[in-house]
Amino acid sequence: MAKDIQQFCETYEQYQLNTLEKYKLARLSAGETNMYRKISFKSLPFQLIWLSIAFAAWNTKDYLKREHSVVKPYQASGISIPFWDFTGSVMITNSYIRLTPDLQSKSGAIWNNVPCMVSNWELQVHFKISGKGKDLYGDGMAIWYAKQPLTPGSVFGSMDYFHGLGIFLDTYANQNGPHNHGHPYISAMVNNGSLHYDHDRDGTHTELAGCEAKFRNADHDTHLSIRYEKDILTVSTDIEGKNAWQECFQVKGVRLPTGYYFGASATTGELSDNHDMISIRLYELEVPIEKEEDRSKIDPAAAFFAPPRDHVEDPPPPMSGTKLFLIIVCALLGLCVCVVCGVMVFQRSQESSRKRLY
Ligand SMILES: [Ca+2]
Repeated sequence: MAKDIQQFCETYEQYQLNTLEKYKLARLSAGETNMYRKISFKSLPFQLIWLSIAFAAWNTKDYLKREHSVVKPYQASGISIPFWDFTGSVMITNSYIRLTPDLQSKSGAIWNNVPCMVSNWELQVHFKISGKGKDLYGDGMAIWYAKQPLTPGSVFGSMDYFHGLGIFLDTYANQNGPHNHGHPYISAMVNNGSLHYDHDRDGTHTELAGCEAKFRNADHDTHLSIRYEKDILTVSTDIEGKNAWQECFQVKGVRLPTGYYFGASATTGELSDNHDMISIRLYELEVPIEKEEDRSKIDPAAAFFAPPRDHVEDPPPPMSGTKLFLIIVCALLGLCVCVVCGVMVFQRSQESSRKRLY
């Protein structure tokens, strides 16, 4: 009985979350970009009113695509997640899908195994990046809409020279020299298989656009929205605990084919972090069709890339602790030798002056 009640509560909580997501999306579709307020579930009359509004939005615009989404509870049977495959260091718990733990040299990814045939969509990602590192942590996470799923590689745990779209949540500044943005940093890259993601420059030479976003080690939930509508890519964040989307960037003229796969990957190197995925929801957007187009054959392309930034040579790396220690030891030894020599010379000069006196 208690289990039934608990199950009912969990289902109801999930239902509330779903309807809240729908409410957010409905407001977003209505052109509101800065937007929904979280509604208290504690007040029953208010809740009933709100639920009736949410029902209206939900019934008329039920766009959530289950086959491209992953929400709690994750495991329907055994250790598999319906519609999703995973690789590398992925660990699934009741609360999150951990792509990498806060340990060095880990890499993990989850990939949707159903190709996306929807032309206009919004992907809402609930994620958490956290770790014990205060100043040094890395490397970050990527959200993918790509042709080749489950292919490990050097770009945040997934393959370089990819086909499709990559949204990078870069937590570690590889480029130590003065450059045009701080970290953590969110950026987008569209690739037709010909471009290399240059980690040494944090991908700044191939990015469409980007923004700084302090999403790491947040006390509250952190969300990312990737909206692709009429060849316009809009990336927004909800990372300040305000339950409101804030636009990170918008790029026009982005061409993406249908039939690619959604995925998320993360990697750690010498530095590490927990990279957790809590949910991924894909919504189909209802967009009036202006012209019929077979989008399955088009190549990924972008009309606009961020202007190339100056190549700034990195400053020499800061001296390591061991090197500094050896230099101090050598300096002390040198000083000792000088003092001993000085004392010997002084004693000899004293002795010779004494001999001269006698
Ligand atoms: Ca980086």
